[in-house]
Amino acid sequence: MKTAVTLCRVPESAAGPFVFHDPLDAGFAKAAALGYDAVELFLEGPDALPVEEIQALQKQHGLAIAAVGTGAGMVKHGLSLTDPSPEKRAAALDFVLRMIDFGGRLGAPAILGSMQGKWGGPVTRDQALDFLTAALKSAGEAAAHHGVPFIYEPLNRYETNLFNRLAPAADYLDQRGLTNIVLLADLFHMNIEERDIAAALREASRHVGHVHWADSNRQAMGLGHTDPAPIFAALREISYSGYLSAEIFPLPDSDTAASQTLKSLSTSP
Ligand code: LER
Ligand code: MN
Repeated sequence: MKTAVTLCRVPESAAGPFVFHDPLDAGFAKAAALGYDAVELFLEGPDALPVEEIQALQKQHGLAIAAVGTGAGMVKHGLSLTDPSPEKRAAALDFVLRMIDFGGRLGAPAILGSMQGKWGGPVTRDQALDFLTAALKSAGEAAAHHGVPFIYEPLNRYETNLFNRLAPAADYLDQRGLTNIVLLADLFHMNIEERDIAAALREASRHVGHVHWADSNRQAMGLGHTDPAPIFAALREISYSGYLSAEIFPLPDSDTAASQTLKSLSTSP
């Protein structure tokens, strides 16, 4: 398993669950100095920075890009793939596809989190799932051109009503025949929604492709009440070889959150 830490440069998400909010060069330097394998990037959009600038930082600091988030499409532009408006859905998909190309050029998959939206109002659950399916089909195909998957993230009930748990999301991917899509197991969301986090990872193991490594209170693992031992054992058992990425609040401060995360991984049985 590989380690990653989040680096956010979206002003609207300044209070969000991201470890570093520094300029990229400072964030890369801190991640590398601590010994992380990769950074996970949350940027304003696919044109926020030239890809070459990020590639130069990767080379300078010896870091991979674990993934790129698409959340700015929602927090900055209010875009959702399940919006009642066809024009807005098209704009959302365009944003996601451009993020996939941006990440793909860095060897990184893109993540669909808040841009999945919610069903309700004029959009029934079935319609929303049809919209989501069409978008995931395009996204999986676009990501395949870069040799990376596309990451779909079930979120807790306060953020979406599409999929809150891993197993129903895994079944949905199978039922709809969606390929090149992996699931993101965010331990913060899972702590709210799953009966047993380790069991949920085992049950959906065929589709688990990325992990947000967070304690129950969305702080660094070890600063809340999640027991990481059975989770770590489950990840080993399913031969998970992807990233454990710290998408957490910078509490008590960024540096402590980043180093506590690594400590929680090095002391895992
Ligand atoms: C994104 O990875 C996430 O976990 C969401 O809570 C952000 O809205
Ligand atoms: Mn997450």
